[in-house]
Amino acid sequence: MKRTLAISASVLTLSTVGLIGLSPTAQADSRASCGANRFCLYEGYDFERGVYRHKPRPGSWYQVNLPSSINDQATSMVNNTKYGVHMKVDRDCFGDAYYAAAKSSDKDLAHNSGNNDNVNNRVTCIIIVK
Ligand SMILES: [Ca+2]
Ligand SMILES: [Ca+2]
Repeated sequence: MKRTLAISASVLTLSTVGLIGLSPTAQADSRASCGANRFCLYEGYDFERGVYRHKPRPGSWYQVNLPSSINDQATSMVNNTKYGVHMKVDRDCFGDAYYAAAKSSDKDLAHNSGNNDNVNNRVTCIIIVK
């Protein structure tokens, strides 16, 4: 009888966490789902939908125009690389920018503190900073 109660309590706890939304554990899972040493962009908030994964190339810094599948759609990002990544809103990396520090993530590119511009649904080009 006691065992049954304990199991029910843990199931209840799990569903409560699910309803609240993004827990620290869920955020850790999102970073894991991006993969080690990858920079990832997601179409939705909270690391959901349409992930684009980029593996840093060897050598010095470089820029990449995003493929049409994610161009102007990124709303959250995970940077699991050891490099900073500038996200720019125009082709060939012109325009407003958002700097993603190494080993960082942002579940909502529309609301940022600091000097970053609002780049939600606008990122077109990324610069891998080395
Ligand atoms: Ca989006
Ligand atoms: Ca753009």
